[in-house]
Amino acid sequence: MTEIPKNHPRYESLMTREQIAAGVDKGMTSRQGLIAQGRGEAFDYLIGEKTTESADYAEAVAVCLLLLAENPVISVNGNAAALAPAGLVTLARLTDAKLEVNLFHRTEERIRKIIDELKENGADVVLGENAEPLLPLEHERAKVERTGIYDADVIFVPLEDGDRCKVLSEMKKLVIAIDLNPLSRTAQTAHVSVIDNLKRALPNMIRMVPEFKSMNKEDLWEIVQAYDNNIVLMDAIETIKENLTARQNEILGIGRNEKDGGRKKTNDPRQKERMKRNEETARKVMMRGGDLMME
Ligand code: PTJ
Repeated sequence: MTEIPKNHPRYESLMTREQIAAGVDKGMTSRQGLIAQGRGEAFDYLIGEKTTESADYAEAVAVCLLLLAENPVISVNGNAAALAPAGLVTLARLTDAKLEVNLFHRTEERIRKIIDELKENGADVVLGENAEPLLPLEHERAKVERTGIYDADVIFVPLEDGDRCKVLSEMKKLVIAIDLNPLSRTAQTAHVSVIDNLKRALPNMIRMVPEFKSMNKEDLWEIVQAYDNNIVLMDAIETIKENLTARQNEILGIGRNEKDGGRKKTNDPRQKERMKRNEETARKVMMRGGDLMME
């Protein structure tokens, strides 16, 4: 493992990479999982690498659903097992959910290694070894356990691929997904889409459990029924747009040094030249913004 200094500006992100790489070395995470992590990282960057208000809301609704469920299951893949094994076990324990390993790039060896990892992190029972092809899918994710995912009424799927999410929804199961990409098929198909990093979402959800556990079922249903997933998806996309615009403005120098009444004055002719070009770009960007608003 590469030693990452704590004061590195990208410390968290680099450590997460190390965790995923360690997952591959242990034989739990697929090589493709490295690519999935990269995609997630890019979306996390665009979202601002923090839990947004709407993600926090989706996480609260996810907790309510897990507590209301009769047979909740947390589905674990190679990435989730590498990033947050202890968190997954804790959430399962607190919500009485079963843990089941379900893999896209399934090998029996990886299934066993992930089960061992979850057990090392305190899980008693982990399903996944006795899976049968019970879901109408052409790939390995079709293999689920009858007493686990197949019978579940609420399924929590961190870092899913869209296919199974759709099939589970069609089987009238309620699906909670964690996916940093609000445009993914998973995020678009799940009933509750948590657009957040698994590493932030899980501890946040765990913190919320006691509060929701102390409420009665009617109140929890009220929270769930008032929830609209489209708003959460829209908000995530809006956050990305806002972050991009803020970055664009920063590059253009718009809104900088507001206390001084705008941009810093300069006497450097080269700087002045650059600012002129920036103003031209700024004009174009504004026009493009106007066009987009008209669309
Ligand atoms: O372990 P396996 O064999 O089941 O394979 C697991 C992966 C993740 C490789 C497989 O399911 C896959 O290929 O997934 P996708 O289609 O790449 O989707 C993964 C999604 O998770 C992407 O939309 C990423 O943006 C998102 N993602 C990646 N890392 C994180 C994440 N979302 C939340 N937190 C993360 N840390």
